[in-house]
Amino acid sequence: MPTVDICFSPELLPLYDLKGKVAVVVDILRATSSIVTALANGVTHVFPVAELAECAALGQEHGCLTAAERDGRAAEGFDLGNSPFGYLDGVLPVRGRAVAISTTNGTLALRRSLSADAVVVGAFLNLQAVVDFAQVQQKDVVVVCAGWKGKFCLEDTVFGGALAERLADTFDVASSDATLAALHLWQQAKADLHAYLLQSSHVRRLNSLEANKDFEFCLRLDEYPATLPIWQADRLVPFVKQGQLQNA
Ligand code: 3SL
Repeated sequence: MPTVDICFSPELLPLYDLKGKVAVVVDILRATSSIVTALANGVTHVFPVAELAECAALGQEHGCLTAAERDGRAAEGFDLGNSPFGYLDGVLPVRGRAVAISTTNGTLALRRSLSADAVVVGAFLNLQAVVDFAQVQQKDVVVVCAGWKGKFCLEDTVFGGALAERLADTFDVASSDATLAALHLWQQAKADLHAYLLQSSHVRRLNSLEANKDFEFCLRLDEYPATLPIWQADRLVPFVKQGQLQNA
């Protein structure tokens, strides 16, 4: 039986061998929620990069939109920040465009996970899409939590628990203490995810930046159940199931 393991922070990745496995990179607040929202709303592909300068250079090179955040604030000189509403509120037309994005933790976690057989982007918004992909792959899954500047964070870990619960029939979710801990947290949280995650330190950071709207949106379960960003070559593209038409 394939396993589900949880890596609580990108700093712990040297302890995990991702070869032969599926890496599910998660940064609920807000990078992976924003990337899922972008692809679900017609963005063609996303270049996630660690550095702001690379993000700006990609924007020039590919003529794509740029999105950047540092310490919870939109970085200056880019088209968008890191709010999912950047892809929803219609201020900037995004359909048919590509986006280069750089964030404090999320895009770094993605770049550090590239040795996996498959790298996909997870969020509460597309939880079922991640479940469906893992079930078809039948490979070990490692949830890579972006955390905050190398430290553990509650919301990414709780997502790991939600994923483990949905995979529990066909995956071994009991042989990793990290997964067991994430499952326990999810079981505490799921009756009122909003109230539970109000305790988290990142929510306090976002609250201070008046981003409550983003918080509420990022906690919606299965808002985009068929959108799965997957790493291909040098970018994230929407995963297309075999036999499915690209624009279906
Ligand atoms: O760290 C990140 O990658 C961001 O998602 C943080 S924030 O939600 O934009 O503050």
